[in-house]
Amino acid sequence: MLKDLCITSPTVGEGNVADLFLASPLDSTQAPSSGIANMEILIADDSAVSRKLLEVELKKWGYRVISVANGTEAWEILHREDAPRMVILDWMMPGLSGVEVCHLVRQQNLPHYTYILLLTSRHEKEDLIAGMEAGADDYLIKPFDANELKVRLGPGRRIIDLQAELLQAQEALHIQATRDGLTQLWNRRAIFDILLKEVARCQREGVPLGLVIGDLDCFKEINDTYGHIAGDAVLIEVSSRMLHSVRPYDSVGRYGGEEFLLILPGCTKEDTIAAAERMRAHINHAPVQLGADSLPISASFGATTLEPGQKVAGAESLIGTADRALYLAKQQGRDRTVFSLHE
Ligand code: GH3
Ligand code: MG
Ligand code: MG
Repeated sequence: MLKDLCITSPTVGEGNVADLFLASPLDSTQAPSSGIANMEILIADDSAVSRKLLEVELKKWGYRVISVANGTEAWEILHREDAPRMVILDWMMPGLSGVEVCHLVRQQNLPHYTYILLLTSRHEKEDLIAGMEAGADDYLIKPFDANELKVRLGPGRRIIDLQAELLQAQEALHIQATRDGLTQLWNRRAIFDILLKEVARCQREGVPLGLVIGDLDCFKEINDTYGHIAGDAVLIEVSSRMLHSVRPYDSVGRYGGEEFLLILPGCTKEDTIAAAERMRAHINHAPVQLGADSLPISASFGATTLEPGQKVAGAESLIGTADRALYLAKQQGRDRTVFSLHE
């Protein structure tokens, strides 16, 4: 398909300044607008003179510029994570043509938007249509007016800025929807979703899965003695201790008020008990300091595992088993881990 798009005829003349600029270049003494300074533009053009001229103008307007001499190099740069978000592509180039690069950028569905301006001496209406259909955002025919190029880059910058804001807002919403507001651990819904996924994944891959419920001991007393704000501070500190006691691929979430869920992919009974004990030690190794007060703190843990091939009637039943183990841990005097076999 890409091959069909290849344009093999020789193209834009090398080195003819008049090919590039229509009018004498411009008033470019104006200070660049504040957004431009951080905007990087990639130029891909096989004519060294075109590249140079574009580079000089773009830099004058305040852009940071990267330039390459062909479409293949442009594509290499464009699909990197930190790629420039704006690109000026010559149509005819050795290797990938500008239009082929447009196709690739749009097909790959990159996580960020790339604003593409095609710059070419092809001036037929069909060319413009083909270029825009390939995914270009804008199109400028050589020789072009530098001032026109300057203003046409404006909408590109606005699109890039808007998309960045949108991504930020999306990210903020995602955090809000999945994190517990007080402790920043996964919230109840998110940790439950993770459990569902891990149950399915571990069963598919034939590996065990450890599940632990932790509950702070006599936490009501802390609230009653020091107040709710102090209780919140303890919850934050304990959550941080929990997070620091697990492996990167384990998940910790706040399941209820002072109850936490720990999901341990790949953990056998022994691993799961060891992880719960490590967490318990992390929590009670030192009192939580609240101003002048030193608050000793401990937690009890109920643990269970889902063994490879073992049938499970929903994630709730696994939580039920861990919860019963937790109940026994409380009954047996708190500050301990009890394991219950899931049946
Ligand atoms: P046990 O050892 O049996 O678990 O006793 P406990 O006192 O920890 O358990 P209980 O269920 O009696 O009390 C839990 C307390 O946790 C009561 C509730 O007010 C408090 N709590 C729940 N969520 C929060 C919160 O977000 N902030 C604060 N400060 N307290 C909370
Ligand atoms: Mg408790
Ligand atoms: Mg509780």
